[in-house]
Amino acid sequence: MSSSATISAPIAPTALDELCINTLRFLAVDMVQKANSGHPGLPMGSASMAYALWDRSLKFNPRDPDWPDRDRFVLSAGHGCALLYALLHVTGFDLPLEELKRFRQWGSRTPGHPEYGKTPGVEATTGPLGQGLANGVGMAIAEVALGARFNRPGHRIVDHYTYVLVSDGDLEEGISSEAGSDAGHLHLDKLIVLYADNHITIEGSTELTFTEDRMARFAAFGWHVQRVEQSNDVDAVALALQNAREESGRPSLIAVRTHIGFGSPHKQDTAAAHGEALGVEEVRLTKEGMGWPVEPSFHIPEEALEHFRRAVARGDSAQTEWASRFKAYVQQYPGLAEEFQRVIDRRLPNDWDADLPAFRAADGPMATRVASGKVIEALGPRLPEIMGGSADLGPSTHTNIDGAGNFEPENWAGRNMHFGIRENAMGAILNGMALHRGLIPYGGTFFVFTDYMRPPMRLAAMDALPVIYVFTHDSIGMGEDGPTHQPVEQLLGLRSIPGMVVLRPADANETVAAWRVAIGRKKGPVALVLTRQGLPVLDLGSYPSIPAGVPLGGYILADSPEGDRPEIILIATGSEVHLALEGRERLATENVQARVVSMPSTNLFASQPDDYRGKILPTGVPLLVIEAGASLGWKSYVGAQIAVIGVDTFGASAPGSVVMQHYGFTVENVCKQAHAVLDRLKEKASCA
Ligand SMILES: Cc1ncc(C[n+]2csc(CCOP(=O)(O)OP(=O)(O)O)c2C)c(N)n1
Repeated sequence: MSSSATISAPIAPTALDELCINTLRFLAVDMVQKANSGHPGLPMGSASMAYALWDRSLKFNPRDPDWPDRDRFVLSAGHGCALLYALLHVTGFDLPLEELKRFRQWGSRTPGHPEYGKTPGVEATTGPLGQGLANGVGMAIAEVALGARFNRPGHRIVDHYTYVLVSDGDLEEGISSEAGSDAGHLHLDKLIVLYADNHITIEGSTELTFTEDRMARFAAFGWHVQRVEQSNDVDAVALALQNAREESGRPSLIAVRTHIGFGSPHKQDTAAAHGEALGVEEVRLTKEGMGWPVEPSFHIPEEALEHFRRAVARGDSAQTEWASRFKAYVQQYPGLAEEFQRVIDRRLPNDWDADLPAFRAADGPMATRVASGKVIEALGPRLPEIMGGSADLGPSTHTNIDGAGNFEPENWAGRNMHFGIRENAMGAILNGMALHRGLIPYGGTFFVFTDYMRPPMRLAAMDALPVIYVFTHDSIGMGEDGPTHQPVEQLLGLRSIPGMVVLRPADANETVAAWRVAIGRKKGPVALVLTRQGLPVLDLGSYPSIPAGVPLGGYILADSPEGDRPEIILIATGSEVHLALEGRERLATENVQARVVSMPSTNLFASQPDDYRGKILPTGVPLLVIEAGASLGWKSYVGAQIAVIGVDTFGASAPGSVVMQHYGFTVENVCKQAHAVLDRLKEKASCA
């Protein structure tokens, strides 16, 4: 097959295919109409190609959505999730019709965009366009990496495809070029992307803004590209999918000419079909025009359901077949089989930390990035599942695992990844690797360039993915490269992502402890923020509180002679901890007794019980914070005289007024909080 083929055999779908496809279309239409919110256009236009994939080739088991060797399906165009929910329901996942009727409502399993962990069968949270495509690249990387580690001649226990459905928006986003380029370079031939080429985005025709030859672009990235002219031609889509699976050495893009809002007499092929309910009258006309009963809504013809539900038996037999292969594998390679199960469960091996270094003051000065590099070297042989690299800054970020080889087409067993200068895709690829399971992915760059990878970091936190970031050159202290390279607001920015643990260790020994936290965290990402410049090493003999203190986020590194009644507390993070220690000594000579609290992670400290935090920062003791970064955020430590009604978790899918109410944005709560503050102050005054 040439690199670009057009498949346009005019084959009409069978009546049953059509019935099934219309079932998906109208479930999506009814979901959006009932919620009076959502995106009907993409599901209506893409139902047939999704059906071709799910009915003819996707390997999945609705009764065991986590089966490790299932094919992965990512709906990168997350706004079209009504289609995904319809597919999950009809094929027999644990997603009752009731949930489809509660689309976008409070507490439903059918949120406004797919959310990983909320709906069985949803493989990734998507919505920010382009991320899902790069997640797919990460999943395909994980598949070949685990295959290289675990498959043996005659025993292919890791053998599945990754499918992604993208829209124009996904391909317009820059991340699609970063990820597409990387996937082509890596020859990820088990990655197959279906492109809903419907010529429409929110502002109108793609003629307004998106006129390059997408096929040529992906061909230039080294992809196998095909075009299907008729989206409703299920056989043509199925044939293209088959070609894509047979293609070796290249990922595949299949551009399918779809029609947004297909079947809607007034909205098909217009932006009006994109992001709002069709309207009662238009729904009626669409259903009538396509020979579909107007009532009842959420109609699922029996024959269609029966056909879709064959997925359960199909999935069961595919998984049973895999299980018997796995059984043979267990017999032949019991150790490897146990390892496979261990990494899929993300259990750590015994003694994973046996070689972690303990640094001595005599080893200093040492940059924390250098200490981190030594930790990675020590972890490499003991944790074969750690795999990662850097966005072309490896020599600076110290992210290489010595002797572990490069991950490249000639060596998919290599564990050192070269992401290229593609931070956004790096973040999303790490997410895809974590979503796949079986690996502990990490990635590094200069701290300031987290601005380029914030979207996937936010999603890593939202999905509670165990991804580790190694960010170096952590402050103005990095020096010569100047303000473009000197992070200032990045600490605050990352700390404010709910669920993100940011750790800025003060020295080499805190860095070891920080890595322990990162490896031990099974749910949620960890950002290690490290210095370029050398720092004194805090000897564990003089500072024995480090190993137990770092996981608590903040701890007493050096106390005042009076112990629990210091006159002032110096809170510092990272390189500034040394300044605080010096300050404490100087203050002592001036008869001021100070405590130094090292606070490598405000996030972890905030999650400690009140009594612990109260012991470290007793109420009423003045605080001086020393940190080379934006000061905003530290104000939350001022104590009882302040209250904040804010949003310190992620939001939720439901009508806006309902969400606001649940999050405490009500007059009642405002008054309650105001009284609480006043009462606290009154109490204080009366005690004085
Ligand atoms: C990063 C990002 N920017 C903007 C949006 C808002 N948005 C949602 S869909 C969309 C584009 C719609 O066009 P297309 O991707 O072709 O989807 P279709 O109209 O076919 O449903 C935009 C801009 C988003 N979801 N993510």
